[in-house]
Amino acid sequence: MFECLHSTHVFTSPNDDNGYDISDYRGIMKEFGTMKDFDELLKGMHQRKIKLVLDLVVNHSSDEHVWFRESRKSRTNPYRNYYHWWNAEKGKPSHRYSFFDVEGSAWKYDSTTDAYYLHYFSEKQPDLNWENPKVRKEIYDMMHFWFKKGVDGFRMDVISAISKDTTFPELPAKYKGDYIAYYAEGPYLHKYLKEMNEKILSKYDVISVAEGLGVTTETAHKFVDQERKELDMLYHFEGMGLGYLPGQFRQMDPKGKSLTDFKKIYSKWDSVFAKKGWGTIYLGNHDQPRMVTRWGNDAPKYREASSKMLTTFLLTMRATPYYYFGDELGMNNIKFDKIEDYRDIETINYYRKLQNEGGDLDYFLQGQKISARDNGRTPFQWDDSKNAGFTKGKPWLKVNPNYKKINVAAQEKDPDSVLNYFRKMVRLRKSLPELIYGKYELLDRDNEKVYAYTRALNKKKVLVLLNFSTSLTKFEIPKTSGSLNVLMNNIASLNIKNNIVTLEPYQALLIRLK
Ligand code: TEU
Repeated sequence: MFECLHSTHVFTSPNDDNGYDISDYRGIMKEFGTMKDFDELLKGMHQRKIKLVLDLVVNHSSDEHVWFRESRKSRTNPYRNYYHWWNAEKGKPSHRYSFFDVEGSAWKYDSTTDAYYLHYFSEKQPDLNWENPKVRKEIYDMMHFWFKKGVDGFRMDVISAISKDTTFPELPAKYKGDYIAYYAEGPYLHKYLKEMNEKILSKYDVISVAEGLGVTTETAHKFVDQERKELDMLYHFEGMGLGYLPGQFRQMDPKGKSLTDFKKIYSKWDSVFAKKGWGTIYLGNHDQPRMVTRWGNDAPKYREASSKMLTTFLLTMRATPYYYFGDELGMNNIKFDKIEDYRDIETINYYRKLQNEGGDLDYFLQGQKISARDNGRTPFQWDDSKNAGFTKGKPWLKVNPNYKKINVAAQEKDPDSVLNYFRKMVRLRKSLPELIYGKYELLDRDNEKVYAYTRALNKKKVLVLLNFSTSLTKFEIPKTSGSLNVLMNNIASLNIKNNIVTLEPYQALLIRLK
């Protein structure tokens, strides 16, 4: 059985957005090394039975990519139509929301040709014109290049936004101002995904997973149903917004987040793929804060137990788990105090936007301590040497000062460490098909402290109990034939009397029922 590793992008990039602005799709970013290094990495991974999935960032390129440098030279340049241009004499184009633009506008005026170009993300990330068959051919040829090298698949960056209505009408009223939903329903999106499958993906033994920005339970099957011959999997964003104040940028609701809402979202998405298709599950990635800070509790007395509890959740759901580097150590948010410490364009540009508007900068920075993307991007903590053993150079982001305690070297030798618990859970999931393919059934849905569910397959049934709270919590275990068989417990103590278990704060238990 192959493990799968998804590396975020390694392509040549001026790094305006952490590499998600690619200037050469067949080049390796110099900060990471050379193509020879990449080939050696891929060979070594395959020798260790690990597959490598790269990031396909083709909704947009960098503005330093030769395609765009040519495209902006003149209105008749052969690459002009590789991007979306709106000639200024037609007046201002209809508003389009930009995720990173300080003014929030996705149109940038370019005096060279007296025209505007479209950029859903930063102005250094112009959107590629997928309506142009030459652009699609360029991208498919580039995918061939990497698949011929032996790369095992692509995670596809905001692939849901690649198709645009190039008449650029006002946002249709039915979207009620929700640009993300509109961006995810471009007119020819699924025609292009089918074409990509037919011309590329179907030719190789590879996986394809969509970053499903704006994808809903209603539209998900269009991407992944096998008979549609588009993609293998997608990940949705519905859980990621939980607990944020509506209309505010990544500001946590002081009332906290509701576990019943959390359970509702993940149970709903389990049911989306209950009969066909296959889902994914994640709680962290390079666009999210650290899992244990966001969904667990990173206070010293709870960090390890809650990190293990969240690992138990991810590895016992009926979906492919996407597990983010560092979460297996229980790495938590670094919580910068100063804007100067941030490197992420999303945080920096939003801060500048607020500055221009005279907004509350302290309130914003407080919020970013919990929700900023840079919290999930601090260097990996290998050991307690300088820079946590990550580099002898100067890391791009400060290392979390708690690396002296939280690091691989310390956790390798501790059988009860977060790392070794992660390994035990991976082995257990692999050994019990009911944890992978078993029917998922939510129990006690209104319980605001415990997330309880069963996984059942071929007369085998396992109960999963996850205490998401800081309090001792009783839970009645369904009657079983014979004595209770506890398969996994993330803490040392266990208190079960007559089928009533008293769960410690953040305790996670797997109990065989059949
Ligand atoms: O992310 C798209 C995306 O949805 C995030 O930008 C998210 O919307 C944003 O963080 C909202 O707060 C992908 C990549 O994962 C991200 O790293 C890139 O910045 C972005 O696309 C542009 O390539």
